[in-house]
Order: sequence, then structure tokens, then C-alpha cells
Amino acid sequence: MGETATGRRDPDCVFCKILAGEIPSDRVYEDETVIAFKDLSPKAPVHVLVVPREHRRDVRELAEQPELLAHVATVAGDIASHQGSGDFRLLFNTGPSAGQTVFHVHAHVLAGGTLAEGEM
Ligand code: D5M
Repeated sequence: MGETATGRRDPDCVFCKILAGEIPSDRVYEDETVIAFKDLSPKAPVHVLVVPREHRRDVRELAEQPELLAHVATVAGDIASHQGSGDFRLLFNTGPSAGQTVFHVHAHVLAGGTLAEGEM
């Protein structure tokens, strides 16, 4: 539950708890390697987080697995197509001063309506 083949999980991580089903989430997609659920504090009409199942701190660590990083982008595009016009913004906050608050890598998928430049 919520663990991967390599078993990377942080018991204190809120997204690992969501992956394990210990905290509820509004899931919109899941497969063997990622899940996607609605952000608790949406900043756009569509605001979904795509989260690799393996606990990795940030996109730098995720980039060590290029296929998984590409898969996150593909899933993001599919969500934007299904829930919006197909246009979307893909954002990885990386590090505290860039606004990262949950240190389990996640891609913000923002879509729907018109997204202002500079806006999250
Ligand atoms: O983004 C972390 C994001 O995670 C932020 O937009 C709120 C969201 N969040 C935090 N807890 C939850 C739960 N339990 N469900 C759904 N969304 C959640 P960051 O880039 O780290 O600032």
C-alpha cells in the first residue's frame, strides 16, 4: 500500500500517506508509477497534482529517472485534455524559497480558463 518495488516511502510525508490511503484525496488518475489528485487549495479551475509513487524529494531527484519524469508530463497532458482545453501549465516548485512545501516531488497541473503570466 503506497509502496513501490523499491519501497521508498517516508512515514512522515503527507503524500506518502495519501498514496497509502491513510489520508483521503480526490484522485483523478492512478497507475503503477504515479497518482494524480486535486490540489486542496486550487489556484486554477483545474489544479491537479501528479505524484510519483516513489518518495523522491524534488524534480532534481525525479530527473534521475527520465522515463518517470516523461510519464509525469504525459499524464499531466492527458489530464489537461480531459478536464480542460488541452492547454496547461506544468510547475515543479523546487526548494523552500521557490514555494515547495511538500517535499515529495509533485507536478502542479494548472488548466482551465486563461492563466495569467506570472500566476501560479
Ligand atoms: O505544493 C504543495 C501542494 O500540495 C499545495 O498546493 C497544497 C497541496 N496539498 C497539501 N496537502 C494536500 C492534501 N492532503 N491533498 C491535496 N493537496 C494537498 P508545493 O509546490 O509543495 O507548495
